[in-house]
Amino acid sequence: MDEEILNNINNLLSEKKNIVLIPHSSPDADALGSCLALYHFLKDKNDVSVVSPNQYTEILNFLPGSEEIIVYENDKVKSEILFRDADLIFTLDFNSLGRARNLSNLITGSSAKIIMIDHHENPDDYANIMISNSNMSSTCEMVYDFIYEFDNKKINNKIATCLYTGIVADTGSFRFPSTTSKTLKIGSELINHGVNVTEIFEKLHNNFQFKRLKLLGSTISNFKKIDELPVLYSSISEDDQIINDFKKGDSEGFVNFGLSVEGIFCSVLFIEKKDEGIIKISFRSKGDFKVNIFASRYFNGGGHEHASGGVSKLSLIETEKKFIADIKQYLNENYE
Ligand SMILES: [Mn+2]
Repeated sequence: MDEEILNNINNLLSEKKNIVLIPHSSPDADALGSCLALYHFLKDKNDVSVVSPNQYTEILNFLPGSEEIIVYENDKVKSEILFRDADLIFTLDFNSLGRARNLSNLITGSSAKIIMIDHHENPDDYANIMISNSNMSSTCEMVYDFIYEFDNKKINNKIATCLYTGIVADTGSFRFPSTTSKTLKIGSELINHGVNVTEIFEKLHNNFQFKRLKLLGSTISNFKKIDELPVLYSSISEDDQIINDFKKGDSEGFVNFGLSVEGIFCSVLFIEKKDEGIIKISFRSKGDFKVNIFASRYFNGGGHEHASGGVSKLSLIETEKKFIADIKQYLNENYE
């Protein structure tokens, strides 16, 4: 970490502070893991709270300290008091205030100093101290570095469990290109702190309800290939969701199955959201194809080079048609 940043944060943490830690909305394992690891690290000397913009998946309830998380939607008054009294706000695993949804006004309205720790590209300039590095596998890897710089003796089993969970989730269990030898060294270090590798894998991955397995089945059978292109896409219609008791997070990871096919380097999943009048789109790619550029140019989205999102206001069928035309054009222009 930059020496100036280190000194600044050391100064800020030299006395007891009221600290609020914020993950992005609908937080995933990396967002909540990094918040809770910092929570355990900072709470000895400070008053620390984790405030999530909205409810998170109950799958993550195994993370140590999750019972302390305040969900803004369910506890607005308490959250507002915490923001009013905050001296320091950490925003974790997001790069633009919009990702904090309904908390973004509270963040901008607060007199607290804001520290961003994040690994997404092209961060907005809202933080007083910005620790941003898109080469990092995960925000949890960055929080490990952060804690290591300040007091590595404080890393304990709880902190290690939170960080390990976020790292394995964001690296697909140390498989994605962002995994470096340092990522693995950190994983090894965390295992030395007694992390239960198998239990975390079980909690993260073997947690399907039967209906979710059926939804996966229909998503896989809906996959189509675009002629002549190494691209697969599938969709989950409103009907598929009703039949299979769809709950938020149920389609997590489904899009990746497209990339398991030999020769395919882009996989896309369309999810119909009739209540919001939109189609939510997940893009995944590998190799040279940077799907975030495509997502931002054609579908109002963005994200990581190999994992991005987007939206469409057309119908499901029209969205698929537009996608096929756009990706043909885009690949012809850029990857011939
Ligand atoms: Mn992340």
